[in-house]
Amino acid sequence: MPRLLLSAAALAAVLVAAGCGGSGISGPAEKTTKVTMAKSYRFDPERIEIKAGQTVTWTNEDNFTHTVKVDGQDDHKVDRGESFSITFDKPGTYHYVCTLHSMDMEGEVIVD
Ligand SMILES: [Cu+2]
Repeated sequence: MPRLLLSAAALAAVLVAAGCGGSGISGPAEKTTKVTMAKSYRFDPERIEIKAGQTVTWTNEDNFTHTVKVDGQDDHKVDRGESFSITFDKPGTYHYVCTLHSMDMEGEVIVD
C-alpha cells in the first residue's frame, strides 16, 4: 500500500511538471547561436541547436527589459539594446525562461 501511494504521488508530480512550462515551445530547432528578444515578449527562435563549446548570444531588441535564466542556473538581466552570452560546454537540452515574463517567454538550447 505505501508503494502504491508513492507511485501515485510520483505520477502526479510528472503531470504537474508537464502541465506547466514547455507548452509554448514549438517548431524545429534552428542551427544558430543568435537569439533575439523580439517584439513583443518572445525569444526568436525559441528552439536552437548548437555544438558543445559554442556560445549563445541573446540580444534584446524589444522595448522592455528581459532576462535569461537557464533552469538551475543564475538569472541574467538583459536591458533594451543589450546582449548576454552563455557558453554551453556539455551536451544536453537546456530549457530557459525570462523570469519577468515566464508565462510568455521560454526557449530551449539543444547542445550536441
Ligand atoms: Cu521578458
